[in-house]
Order: sequence, then structure tokens, then C-alpha cells
Amino acid sequence: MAELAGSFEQYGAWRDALAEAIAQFRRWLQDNKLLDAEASRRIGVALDRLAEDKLVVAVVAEFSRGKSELINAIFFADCGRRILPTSAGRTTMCPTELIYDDSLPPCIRALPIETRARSGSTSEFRRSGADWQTFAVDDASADGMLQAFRLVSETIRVPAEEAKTYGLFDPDDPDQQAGVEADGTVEISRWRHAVINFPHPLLKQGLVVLDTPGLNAIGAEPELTLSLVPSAHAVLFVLAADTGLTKSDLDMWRLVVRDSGATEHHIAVLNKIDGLWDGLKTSAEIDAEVQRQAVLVGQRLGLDRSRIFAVSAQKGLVAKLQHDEELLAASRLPELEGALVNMLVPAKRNIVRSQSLSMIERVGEEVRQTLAVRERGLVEQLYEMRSLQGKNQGSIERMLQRAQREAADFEKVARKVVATRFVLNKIAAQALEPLKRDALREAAGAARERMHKAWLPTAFAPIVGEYFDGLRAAVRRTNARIAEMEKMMVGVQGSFAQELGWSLAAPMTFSIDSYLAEIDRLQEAAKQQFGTFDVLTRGKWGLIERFLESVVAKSRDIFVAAERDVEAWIGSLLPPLEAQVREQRAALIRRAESVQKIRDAQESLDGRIGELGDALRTVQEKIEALRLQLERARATARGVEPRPAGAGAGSAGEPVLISTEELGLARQRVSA
Ligand SMILES: Nc1nc2c(ncn2[C@@H]2O[C@H](COP(=O)(O)OP(=O)(O)OP(=O)(O)O)[C@@H](O)[C@H]2O)c(=O)[nH]1
Ligand SMILES: [Mg+2]
Repeated sequence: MAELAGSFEQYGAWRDALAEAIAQFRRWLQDNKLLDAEASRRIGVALDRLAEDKLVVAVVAEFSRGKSELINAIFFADCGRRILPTSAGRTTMCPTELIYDDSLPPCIRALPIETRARSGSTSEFRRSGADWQTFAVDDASADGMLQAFRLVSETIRVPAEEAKTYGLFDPDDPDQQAGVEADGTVEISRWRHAVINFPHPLLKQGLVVLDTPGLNAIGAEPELTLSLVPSAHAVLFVLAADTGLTKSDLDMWRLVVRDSGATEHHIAVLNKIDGLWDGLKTSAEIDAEVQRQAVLVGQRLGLDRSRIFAVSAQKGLVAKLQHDEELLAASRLPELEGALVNMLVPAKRNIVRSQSLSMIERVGEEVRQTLAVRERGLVEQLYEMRSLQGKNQGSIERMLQRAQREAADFEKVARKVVATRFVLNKIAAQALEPLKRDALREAAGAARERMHKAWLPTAFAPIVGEYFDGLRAAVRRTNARIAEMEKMMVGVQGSFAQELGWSLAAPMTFSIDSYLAEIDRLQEAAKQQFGTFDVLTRGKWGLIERFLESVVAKSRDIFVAAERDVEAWIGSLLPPLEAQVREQRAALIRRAESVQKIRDAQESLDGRIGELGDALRTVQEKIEALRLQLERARATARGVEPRPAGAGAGSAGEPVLISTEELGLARQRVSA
């Protein structure tokens, strides 16, 4: 626990520091009037992402393997007691998330099981918020908390027919038939899903723990297979040493864990090893027995031995509560915790770091370019003004004409930006069209209808396959338009480079290929489920319908995310160029105005030269300050202590140099 809590805390502190560095960068941009709407939006997205950053651990197993006990032992032993209910037999009846959302008071929100008979996946109900019941949790009273947490074990008795409509009763299953009482009722969970909002320190750092019930209690809950488990950063699959690996353990493994996504997030836990401590075996014998079972589990699950941990959750919990170090070591829980931290924290830190850094670098580069244009304009003016010293009225007049002509010439080039915006908007609409809700709704509706009409359930899989082909085709259509826009931007930037000598960072190369992988993964998971439906009769329509709904809901999530990314990318294309155009236009106008004032003797040449020199120094100081801002943010992202603010900043009085390249360009113009 100490190591686990320490690592999470460190990670949380690093993330907070990074958010603060980004916020400071934003303040600096704002104070220096360098923050445009697009940069502000991008920084906002990055900050939101950091604020909402979560580390999700899902615990999956057949009933009574010790999932809830393991969660109590690993994460919540510091509560001083067992907080999630555990007992022999089925205890946790509905998928339960432990989270902390500080916008809500401590509470439990629960979705009634009856919603399973209606259309809509759990995530859709979650979005709408309706139907959920909220129960207050008194986090100051341990007893009160414990009482509240029992909600996840609540059951109700309903007629078998009703349970069937929820997908929780299969009349063909003899085991389930045996559970029917004389009055024709069966016992099922009262809730479909529970979310416990609880201000525990680990949860406050962004940890989310998902506890799940066994196979029978959940029935087919596609939400778990398609959404919750695949999106977890670590999945603990629990087995019990006393039962070994049973057929239903394997079913659970295949259906919920293995087929739901990347295996690098999976850990198998062989729990209840204390059952082997019978006082008769030597510790070497116990070790050998544990080793033998672990190897077997590895072979059957296709997991590397290093991913299998034999522990005693119960003894681990007791040891932590009683501060018994010897028992804790014997429970072998610390090894599992270490592996969990290694799986979760470094990978997460890398992702968060690279996302944040790429935003910072991009915004930084754009601001640097804006400042460079400003610097160059000032350098040019300064040289022009100096060249006027000692010249007659005629030269001044000629210079004014040239300044006015250049401003007019620039407008001709600048008009390209307006034309580009127009064409870009048109292609953008075509790029987004395939990702729109309507297109998806139509495809889903068509698939559902075809399945309804199909006589043989064996026809389902190909229909679903075509649905997925359609999704992939939509992504490819969007990608083609994206490539078109990228090409167009490169062309426009090229013409600005040629005609005005501007150097702009090429547009970020972008495609939504990553979503293709997500679609493939979803299809893979769907295939597994439809494989099991092949043997089902058409009477299972409700089940298939619910499954299809989850597939559609999940594809909608993918498309919504893709659409958001595409919109953001499109939005980032023109603003840097537009910002430079604005900057350049302002510089040219200022230049013509000041030459005019000098001609009309409203301003002294020396005074103007002095002003320009000051302005140039200010810009160069800003360029240096920007460099330091970026350095600080990078250092924070890398996890290095940043240098104290202000150290080495271009303080007043320091000589400020103009780059030789800029000087050369400016001289060329002046002598032209
Ligand atoms: N001996 C022993 N018993 C354990 C261990 N871990 C859990 N148990 C017991 O096993 C039973 C089931 O544990 P739970 O944590 O409720 O199991 P679960 O996997 O959450 O089960 P469901 O909620 O029903 O799906 C309880 O009686 C626990 O006390 C362990 O390491 N050793
Ligand atoms: Mg449980």
C-alpha cells in the first residue's frame, strides 16, 4: 500500500505540476497579448484532459474468487476495515465503480436493473443521468459507509419470465432452472450498475476501481466487454487456489478479459493461497505447489509467468489492518502491488507527457513565428528610417510611395488566405460528413432491420461484419479529405514562403487511422459474442438487440471522438497563417504611417528611430521570455525541477542582437 499510494501520489503531484506549468504559460501568453482563440482552445483541451485524467483498474472473475476482498486489501486497507462487502457465495451483484468526483457529495448512484429491458446501454443512461437513484454516504461514519456499500449486494425476486427479458435467466440452462423457486421467481441483482463516489486519497488522485460480479450475476452485459474492461489501464483477473481454473473461470476470461483488448494490461491473480498453509506442509512444499499452479494458469490463459501473482487477499488485508509485516509478506500482496504500479504509472505518465508536450511545442512555435514576423517588421523599419537620416524630401517621398505600394501588394497575397478559408470550409464539411450521427444511425438501423429479417442466426455475423466494413469505409473517406486539406495547406504555405519569404511550420500530419484500430477491436469483441449467439435461437432476440445497441453506442463514441479530433485539426490549420497575415498587415500600415508623419514633419526621424529601437528590444525580450517559458514547461513535463522563474531572462540593459539572417534581409530591402 505504501508503495502504491506513494507512486499514485507522486504521479498525481507531477500531473498537477504540469497543469500548473501549462496554466502559467497561458497566463503569460494572455498578459503579453499573444493568446489567440485557437491556442486558447488547445490549451484548454490539454488542461481539461489533465484534470480528468484517470487510472482505471478493473477486477474481473467468477463469483467468490475474492475480487472485492482484493480491492479492499490493495486499495482501501487504510480505511481501517473491509469496505466492500465480501462473503461466501455471490456477493457483488452489479458492476461497481469506485471513483471520486469532487463536484458531487459522497454518494452512491445506482441504475435499477429494470433499465435492462429498455433500449439504451449503461453509458447512454449515464449520459442522460435520468433513472439513476442517488443515496447519500456519510463518509465521516465508518458504519454508515459500510451500510451504504451493501447496496451492491442487494437482490430482488422476480418472475423467471421477467428475468429473461433482462437477459438474466436462460431457461435452457439447467443450473439456472434449479434456481427457480416454487412460485416461479428467481433472485437477481436489484441494480444494473453502481457508482460509488467516495473521497478516498487514491480516488482523489484519479484512480478508478471497477469491481464486477461473477458471470451468472451479470448475464450478458456488453457494456463490460465492449467498454469498461477494454478501457481499463489494468485488468486483474482473479482465480482461487482452492477451486483452480474451472470452466466458468475460462469462460469469464475469454468473454470479458481476453477478447476485450490489449493483453499487455492483463494480470492474473491466483488468490487464497493461504488455503495451502495447513501447518503440515513445509514452506518449500507450499512454494512448489504455488509455482505449479501458477505455471498451469499461465499455460491455460496464455499469459507470461511474470503476469501471474499468487496472493492471499484476505491475509493481506488482515496484515495491513493489524500492521503485521510478517503476515503481509506471506500474503505476497506487495509483489502484486508493485507490478500493478509498474503497469499503470510509467505508461500513463508517458502518454500524458507526450500529449501535453506536443500541444506546448505547437503553440510555442506558432507564437514564436508571430513574434518573429513582428521582429522582422521592426528591423526593416529601423533600417529604413536610419537610411533616411540626412536624406532630402524627395527620397522620403519615394520611400513613402514604396511603403504604400508594398502594403497594397501584400493585400493581394493576403487575399489568398480568404480564398483558402472558403475552400477549406467546403472540404471540411465533406470530411466530417461520414462521421455524423445521422450516417451512423442509418447504418445501424439497416443492420438491425436485416438481422430482424434474417431467418438463420448464422446470418447475423456477416451482417454485423458489413456494418463494421461500413464504419471503416467512413473513416477512410474522412482520411482522404484530410489528406486533401493537408496538401492544400502545404501549397498555400509554399506560396507564402515564395512570395513573402515566410517560413511556417507545416500542418500537423494527421489521420484518424487510430480509430480504425478501435473499430477492429470492437469488431473482434463483437465477433466473440456473436459466435456465442450462433447457438442461440431466435427467441434470444432481446439479448441480441441489447448487444447490438452496445455495439452501436460504442461505435458512436468512437465516431464522436474522431469527429472532435478532425474538427480540432481543421481548426488548427489556418489560424497561424492568419495571425501572421494580421501581424504583417499591421506592420506595413504602421510603416507607411510613420514615413508619412516624417514627411509631413509631424514626427522627428530620430524620435521615431528611438521608438523603433525600444519596440524591437521589447519583442526580442518576449522571444527570450517565451523560450524560457517553454523550457520550464518541458522541464516540468520531464519531471525535472524547473529553473526558478526569471533566471537568465533578458533583463533590461542587456545587448539585444538581431539575427544575421534578419539583418541581411532587411538590408536588401532598404537598398532595393
Ligand atoms: N481463505 C481466503 N479466503 C478469501 C480470500 N480472499 C477472499 N476470500 C473469501 O472468499 C469469499 C469471497 O470473497 P469476495 O471478495 O466476496 O469474492 P468476489 O470475487 O468479490 O465474489 P462476488 O462478489 O460474489 O462475485 C469471502 O468469504 C472472502 O472472505 C483469501 O485470500 N483467502
Ligand atoms: Mg465481490
